[in-house]
Amino acid sequence: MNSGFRETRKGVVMTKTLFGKVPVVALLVILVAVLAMPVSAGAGGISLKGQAGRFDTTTFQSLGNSTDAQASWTNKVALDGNFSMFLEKTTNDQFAFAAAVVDGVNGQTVGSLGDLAFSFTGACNGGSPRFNLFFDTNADGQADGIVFLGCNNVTLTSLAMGWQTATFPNSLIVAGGVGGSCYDFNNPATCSVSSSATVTSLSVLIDIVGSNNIDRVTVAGVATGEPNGS
Ligand SMILES: [Ca+2]
Ligand SMILES: [Ca+2]
Repeated sequence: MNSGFRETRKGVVMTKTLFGKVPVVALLVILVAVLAMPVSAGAGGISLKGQAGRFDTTTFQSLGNSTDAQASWTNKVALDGNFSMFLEKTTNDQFAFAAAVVDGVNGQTVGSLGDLAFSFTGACNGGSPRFNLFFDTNADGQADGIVFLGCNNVTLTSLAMGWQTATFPNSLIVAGGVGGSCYDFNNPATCSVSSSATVTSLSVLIDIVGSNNIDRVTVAGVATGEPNGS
């Protein structure tokens, strides 16, 4: 890590106040984590890929899957179809996370994402689960900032069997989410997202101990939540 990145992380620490129940360091680590995740755009449509693990507390390098967290398809619980993505974090290690990464959206503009939504079982723990949306503002393909879109930021819609849906209107997303949940990596005091920024990574993740099943992840009216991308 270069010194510039350290300054960025410090800046985020100083300004991070929204996710009261979410360890600040965990957010930072996920930020680093998802930045490091190679996610290729799908040939068409969107799909989910499970990614979980923890990160070295000194180097922030990914240690991959571990006993601290898991993200995997399960056919035991589903809102649509036969599967959902099971996200689980089993220890208080604040460096552990579990994510359902949305494949097929990288390179699209934030405006073209339309409304974003995900459905989940279990508790909404502060900002977990949430969307982490990384965006690029200068067309170099590298993220320049992040928007956190937490289950606690919107009014949840209750569905059958304990499922709830969190929906984020595009107008809220391009405005940087609910106050204080958007950061520019070079200037954490500002929010630089806009409808013309492009997506470098989008995921639904948890970083609070417990588990949630995720299904019906929706981008611009298209939902996914099955292993084949349907
Ligand atoms: Ca960039
Ligand atoms: Ca499903």
